[in-house]
Amino acid sequence: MSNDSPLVIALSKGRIFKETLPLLAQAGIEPIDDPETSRKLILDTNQENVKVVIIRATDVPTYVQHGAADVGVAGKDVLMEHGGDGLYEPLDLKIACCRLMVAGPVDAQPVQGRLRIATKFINTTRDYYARKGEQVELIKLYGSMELAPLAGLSDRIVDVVDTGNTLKANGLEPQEHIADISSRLVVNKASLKIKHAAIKRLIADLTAAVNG
Ligand code: PRT
Ligand code: MG
Repeated sequence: MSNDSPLVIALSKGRIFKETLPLLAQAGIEPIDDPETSRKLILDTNQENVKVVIIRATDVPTYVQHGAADVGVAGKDVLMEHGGDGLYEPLDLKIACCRLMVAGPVDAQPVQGRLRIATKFINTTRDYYARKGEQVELIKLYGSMELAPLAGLSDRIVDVVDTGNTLKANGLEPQEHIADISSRLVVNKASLKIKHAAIKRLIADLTAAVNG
């Protein structure tokens, strides 16, 4: 089965775009514009039938789930938090690797009562502590989690950590490992049927690029 509408790939700016680019290039797909310098949110590519949409990292699962993009690249942290509804996750791209951690002040005193945890990963954090049988207070933030303990907003944070330098610079240290994180290719389940040939080829080409 074929379809004339273009294949739409959802990516976020920054590290995911940068690290996906060489993989896409090996699949023969090269965006014409650079999202870091262009204001365009829909990028043409060297292939007439392939477009790239540039959106917030946390919005990638939403676009793909609703079929506004056929495929996308998102961190496992974002996918865990969003939930897998309507999404097929065929490939670990092994890029943008990091760890989802609980972190807190260096030499933190034991906390009386419920631990207050600031994070943008509310669902994942709730599940993590529920599995441990611990009652915690969750405080939803949208960024700069590292500030929360310093400012007295929370006792701990849950955030992704790469080098750990940001934690260290703010007097924090990693304490508990929740999950190893890398970016995944996600595919809309209906798109997979309607644009089967194009998506199957993309998955095969990206698999070869990851393993090469
Ligand atoms: O920035 P924005 O709010 O738009 O969205 P975002 O932060 O979700 O996007 P982006 O591009 O920053 O991250 C996209 C994905 O990259 C995340 O969903 C992760 O899967 C992955 N990733 C890999 C990371 C990191 N490494 C990482 N280090 N995402 C964020 N960070 C942060 C970290 O939390 C710290 O604040 O980068 C900072 C530096 O980390 P350290 O440990 O090296 O100091
Ligand atoms: Mg960021």
